[in-house]
Amino acid sequence: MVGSAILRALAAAGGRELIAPTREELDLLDQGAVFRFLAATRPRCVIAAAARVGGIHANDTRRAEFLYENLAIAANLIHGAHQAGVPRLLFLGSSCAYPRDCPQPIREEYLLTGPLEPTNEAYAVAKIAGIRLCDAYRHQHGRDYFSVMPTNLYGPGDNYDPESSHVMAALIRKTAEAVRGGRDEIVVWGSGAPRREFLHVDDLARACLFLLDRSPSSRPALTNVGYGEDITIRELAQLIGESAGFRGTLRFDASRPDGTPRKLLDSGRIRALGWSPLVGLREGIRRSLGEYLRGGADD
Ligand code: GFB
Repeated sequence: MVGSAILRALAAAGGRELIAPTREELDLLDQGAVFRFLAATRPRCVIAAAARVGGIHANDTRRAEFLYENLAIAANLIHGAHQAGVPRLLFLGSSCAYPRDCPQPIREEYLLTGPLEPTNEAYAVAKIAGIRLCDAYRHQHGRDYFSVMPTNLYGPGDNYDPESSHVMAALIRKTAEAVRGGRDEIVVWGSGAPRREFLHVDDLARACLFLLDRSPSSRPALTNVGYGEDITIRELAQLIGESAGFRGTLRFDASRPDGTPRKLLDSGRIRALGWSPLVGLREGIRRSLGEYLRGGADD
């Protein structure tokens, strides 16, 4: 989802040759293949957007996969880029890399100041390793390798699988299916009380290009990119319900985990540089519902 959004934004901006191998063309878990690919292509910049991702249930139950694959992808790409002499690299982190109970809104300097949320610790550890790898190559080798820390994302190319998706895609699917099937109840995991911040992936892509276009000295090593406001999961379910014309009730399934109580990013750093999101939450939900209903979301 993120890689495709960045590619769309880069293609729209023009003026750059883009190399975007598919999973079949380049397996990022294969260290030798990644090193050879980067040495052969020698890009001016690498954007490390690929990752093993999923919602709270996938993160919690497939810890080995999330930790191993994301560590390998980060290590292969970052070290491979350095070996091939690639001067610039953008690494995508995730707001779940911050400590579970850190002050809100979350500032970049809170990284590594406390314990992680257990349901996403494996993924978070791998993302922290990637961020610190970028710092290490910058420190030891003077590389312009930097990280972007997005909040919860949604948009075209999202995963709508009921068990492995994130909450936005899951609730869009459940609500759309309930309306279609004339059902009057949707099941929402957890208590509905956790707060989340949702950013449309096209706004994240714009933020990435915005940072890439800056001079290295005016670009932070780590930059939060969030929407600026959060809502409870209950409020999200209600907003999606309104948008889809769902008039039934929400049932909260307490056997499912809540995860982090809150993770609102302080995006003051990138806002001070001049970026802000363009897609409002209601508009983003409306678009995503439309994409799901048109069937463009079954990947
Ligand atoms: O988006 P989500 O799966 O992940 O869940 P996290 C957010 C909240 O929505 C949790 C609740 O409190 C879920 O219990 N929720 C309610 C649901 N109904 C549903 C549903 O049908 N499906 C899902 N998936 N959730 C992820 C991390 O955490 O955030 C990842 O696990 C990643 O590492 C991502 O960083 C951004 O926001 O809790």
